[in-house]
Amino acid sequence: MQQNQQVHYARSGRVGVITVDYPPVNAVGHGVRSGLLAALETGLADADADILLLTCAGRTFMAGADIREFGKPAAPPTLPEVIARFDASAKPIVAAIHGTALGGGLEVALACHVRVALRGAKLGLPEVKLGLLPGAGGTQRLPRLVGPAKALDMILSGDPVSAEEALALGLVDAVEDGGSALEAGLRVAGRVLAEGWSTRPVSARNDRIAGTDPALFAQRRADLARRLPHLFSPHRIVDAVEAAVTLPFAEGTARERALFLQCMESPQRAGLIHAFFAEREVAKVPGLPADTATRDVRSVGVVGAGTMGGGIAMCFANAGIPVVLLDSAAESLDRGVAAIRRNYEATARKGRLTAAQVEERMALIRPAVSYADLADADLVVEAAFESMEVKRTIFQTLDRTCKPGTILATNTSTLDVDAIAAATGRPQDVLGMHFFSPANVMRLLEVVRGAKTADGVLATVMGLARRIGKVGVAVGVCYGFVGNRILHQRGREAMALVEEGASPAQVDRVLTEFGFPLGHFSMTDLAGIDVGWRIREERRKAGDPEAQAPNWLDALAERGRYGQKTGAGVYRYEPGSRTPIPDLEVDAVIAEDRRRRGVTPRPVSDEEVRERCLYVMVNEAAKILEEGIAARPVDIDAIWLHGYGFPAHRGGLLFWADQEGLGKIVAAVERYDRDIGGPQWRPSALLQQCAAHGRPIAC
Ligand code: 3H9
Repeated sequence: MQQNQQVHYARSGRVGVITVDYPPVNAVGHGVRSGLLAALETGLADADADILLLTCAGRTFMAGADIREFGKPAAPPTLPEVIARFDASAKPIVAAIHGTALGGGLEVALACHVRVALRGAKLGLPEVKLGLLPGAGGTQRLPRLVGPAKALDMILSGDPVSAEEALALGLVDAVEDGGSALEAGLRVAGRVLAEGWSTRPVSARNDRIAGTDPALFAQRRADLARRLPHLFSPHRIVDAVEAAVTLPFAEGTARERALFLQCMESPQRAGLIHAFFAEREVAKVPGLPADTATRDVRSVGVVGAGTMGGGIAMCFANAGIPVVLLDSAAESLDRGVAAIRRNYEATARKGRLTAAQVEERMALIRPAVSYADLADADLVVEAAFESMEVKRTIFQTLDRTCKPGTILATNTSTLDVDAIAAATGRPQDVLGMHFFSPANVMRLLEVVRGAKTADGVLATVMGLARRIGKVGVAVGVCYGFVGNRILHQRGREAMALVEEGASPAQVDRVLTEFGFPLGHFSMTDLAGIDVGWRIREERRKAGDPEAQAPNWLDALAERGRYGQKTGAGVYRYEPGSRTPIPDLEVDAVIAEDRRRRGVTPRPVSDEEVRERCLYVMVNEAAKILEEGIAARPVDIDAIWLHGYGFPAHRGGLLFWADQEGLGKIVAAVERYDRDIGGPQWRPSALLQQCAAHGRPIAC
């Protein structure tokens, strides 16, 4: 008996089976909602069905409401309507969960009377990550099963729990091994009937919420006010869970709905959902057909066992891919391998890896001093010293040594990938893989497509990025590629603002109030001032006419203030602490620098800091689009979201620019071009055109 294309009803013995079949993730869109209702009616009317079983086809249980429908008028039936009918069903319903039961998907399962999960399944309410709260009863039913404190933990973090943890918490009634969800569900349905399991609806279970101490909510509010003051939905989540324990179920549900709709209207919801899709959209490179033939990558080589090379080797080992780590100096190699081990052992101490996993990963990393060991690698990533001469020599050697078809990647952040490719006789196999430090942690990977890079090579590396858990974004060749080129402009303005009269702490406060986890100068301290200083010194000594005159950052480096690692940089740090403390010594260095330049400091408003630091980025991003270095605005958004801590609730740099108003941004850029000048303020023609025609730049 077919209900609709997305939900089917059939009977197996005395069990009426409702199956959702809506690939890829069984998102609960309009078709699934109406199909669920129709299948439920059929099951209730089926005299031969004593019990109903809800299960899903494909790779997962329902992974949530259909996010693509958000922002559009909801076609009935709504999810809360469907869920109310499941809750009130006259026949018990068993939900059999495999894959991920998330958001609205888990909420449907919570409205069933018994839940069974296959081992390996994950269950969670991730709505907070989209700027929402569970809006179909999740904030009311979850506390009734797992208690309000754990429910708050789960809903505020958005992180799923394993099937085993769900069983321990009382979120599921059974965990089954082996077979399909359908088989497990049928087994449990049989036991429910035979053993007379309780099938009281979750909405009627009040024992876990009775007598909840109101201090729980006061504590969570205080914690959120401290940690996430600028986010909208977490605060509404506390209100909704509080309603679960203070109001009768129906009133609590109505309160949840009202709070959910407030979240739905918030710009943060729009921003976070843009960020969700951006992460997935960047994988589809324009002009690169989805069926482009890719090469197998079963083994990898990494050249250079420094911090970057070691981190890159870990990325592959973490994904189970064997790595040959090469360094021509045996001593550097030993140091590099030891650093990797220390890194893994630190993770194990935090409980995130077992001792056996540490050994498994170390066993995947084979140290080598001879290029001959790279001969059979399917991909080699070069992470050597940032010098064209060094890199060209390495690529010539790789060209001579590696088998035909090996992909040769450089991790350069500043050098011309095409010039490196030209050192080989196979430029079609060469591209950039620009990892961000620490490489084993940061999710961004800029995949730099050279002029001659073959489509299959690009497609292979984009797929590999996903395999190793990175967000790979294809970019073209230019100085700094996309991310650092934009960062460079922000850095230049941040420095200029301080030279004119702002303090580093003011610049940083404006950026953290905007939502960046770190201000510009805290980030400089984290990265280390000495790196840039050494490069600038080299250029000055070499008589480079474009070398900048020494600035106050260079003066700090000369005093040994390299940043966090030396306990002092733009700020000072108490031993063992990462909290930046403004320092009078730095004020004096900045004052001296201003005197030397003949600058009389002036008061700089927060608004000016905000405009100059952020609008200059938007202007540069628009130029990057004009030049085709990034193919789409969404690529730039993803780069800044995953590589530089751009606040996800603002959607991304260019998504935010549209919200801010392109007309306002262009007017300011033109004003700064007149008043300050410099190439960074020359307005982007694309930005001007979008503003003039009232056209968004991001969509
Ligand atoms: C909610 O439920 C609100 C309710 O409380 C209240 C309502 C009243 N909708 O990630 P993948 C697409 S809020 C639509 O690459 P994976 C995705 O865009 C929702 N589409 O696969 C991609 O499309 P494409 C709460 C969705 O295996 C494709 O499916 N739920 C949805 O790496 C494959 O996705 C969530 O927040 C969706 N809900 O990971 C869960 N989900 O192929 C969000 C995915 O065109 N989803 N798509 O690029 C996830 O976390 C992951 O997708 C999941 C699978 C873990 C499920």
